[in-house]
Amino acid sequence: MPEPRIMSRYYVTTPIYYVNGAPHIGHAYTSIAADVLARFKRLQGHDVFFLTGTDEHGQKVEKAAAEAGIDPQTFADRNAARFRDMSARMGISNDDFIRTTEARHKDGCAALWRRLEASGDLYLGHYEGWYAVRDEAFYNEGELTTAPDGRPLAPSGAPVEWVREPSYFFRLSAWQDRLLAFYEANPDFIGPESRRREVTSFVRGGLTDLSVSRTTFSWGIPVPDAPGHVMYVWLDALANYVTALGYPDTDGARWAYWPADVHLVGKDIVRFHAVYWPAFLMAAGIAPPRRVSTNGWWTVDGEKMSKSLGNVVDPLDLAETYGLDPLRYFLLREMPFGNDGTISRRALVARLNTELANDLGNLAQRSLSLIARNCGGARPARGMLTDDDREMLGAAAALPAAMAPAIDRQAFHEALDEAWRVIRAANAYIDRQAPWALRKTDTARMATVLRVLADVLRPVAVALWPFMPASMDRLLDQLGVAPGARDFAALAEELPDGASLPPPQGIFPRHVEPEDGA
Ligand code: ME8
Repeated sequence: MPEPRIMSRYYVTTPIYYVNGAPHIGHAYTSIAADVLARFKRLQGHDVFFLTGTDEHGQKVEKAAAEAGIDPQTFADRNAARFRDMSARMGISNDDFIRTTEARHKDGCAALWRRLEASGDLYLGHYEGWYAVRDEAFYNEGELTTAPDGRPLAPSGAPVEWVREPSYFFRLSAWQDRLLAFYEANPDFIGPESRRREVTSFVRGGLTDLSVSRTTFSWGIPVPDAPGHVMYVWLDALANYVTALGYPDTDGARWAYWPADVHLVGKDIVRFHAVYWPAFLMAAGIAPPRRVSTNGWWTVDGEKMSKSLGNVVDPLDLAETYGLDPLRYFLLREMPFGNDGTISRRALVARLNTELANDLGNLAQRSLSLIARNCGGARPARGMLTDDDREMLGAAAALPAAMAPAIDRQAFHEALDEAWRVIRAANAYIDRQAPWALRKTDTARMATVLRVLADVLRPVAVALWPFMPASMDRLLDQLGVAPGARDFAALAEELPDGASLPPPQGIFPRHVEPEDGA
């Protein structure tokens, strides 16, 4: 009997990306990680809602549009389309794509503002202090550093300017104790642990009230009944996670997905998600999200990617050259989720050729071509199983459960390690059992060994499907697994003996760089 389905709801989000420029590998990375999570949760039987989108207001976008000589809405339309296209080309299985210039978002945001006003958490004042347009963030004097030429810089390295303007404030200072109590009560709220410590010590250091409206430019959501004020872009942006669920309609069907199970974000924006966002929500009487999981930074030869350095890595270009699935695999295998790492074509090719083409591709190819040649292209029957067979089958069947805790911590590389433990064991098994030799001595035993291999490849392919959906679908086609039977619960059902299988085809061609190919 297949296990009963869990069907609990699961809500996962990516950051909504600024439309000031084109998508790059960093955006693709967080989206792919969220996609793996969403797909894995669907395989477990959860009812998943997966959201991504674009952050289109604020000074940074307004400035980029002005530099391009276009009005901000046309500029945002153009770049939002590129992010939507990036999602599609990266195989992202999002259920919705929210743009902050959509009416549903603007209306939801205005409702959130009114709610905060009604709870007494907003007041009108004057902001005077430092602002970094590149980060869309306010900084205290004590956080700044100095550039070699003496100019003040944000901790991120972004230039800051002195701003003085009338502004609404959010009483963030009043939330310090409740935030600390919340972190204490929810030890998994921020991942990884190093970021959690960073955030709690920032909050312990004391919070000042946050400026949440701007009056020196106009590209934003108007503050209700306050002419001249537009909402601070981070209040606007964070609200996307609830406006996409229909906020303020908390009786609607989508609202059932709240609170979010996990917001995946880069480490640069953890403060907004783990400090401001839960404070806004609690003030509005809404439960905070369950987890904010932060990824580290991809650099190019140790340097930050930037347009001015001309070293921006284009994910579409990498996918075209090496294949989308090898790229997705590489990004999640190479760098532990919270860590920083260097992106390198050489490292990508090495993983593609050894782990995908050799370890997994050859295992599948060897097993399936032996079945095609020696078993009439039909799934062989299992005969009597040896201890070796049983151990191999047991390790493969346990794979989804072995990967699950790592996936829940967003330790994607550890989940892949579990899969490769099984793949390496299967390669050792096939060498030890040598079905090619059994062909001459004991065809019944050969058939059993090949069936064990097919039954090992099946859970491996299903468990790796979230990472490499197209390639694993090809492998599952070759294993004769019906498209509707590719989730974890379906693995409990044995496949029928004798079913004819399509002719085997390689799934991961080795990549030879043109200059190495001579
Ligand atoms: O911050 N390495 O948008 P954004 C890894 N609009 N991840 C990277 C990366 C890199 N080099 N570069 C970018 C914003 N990212 C806001 C978010 S959410 C309510 C609003 C990823 O276009 C990482 O996830 O600057 C980072 O947080 C996100 O892209 C920032 O995208």
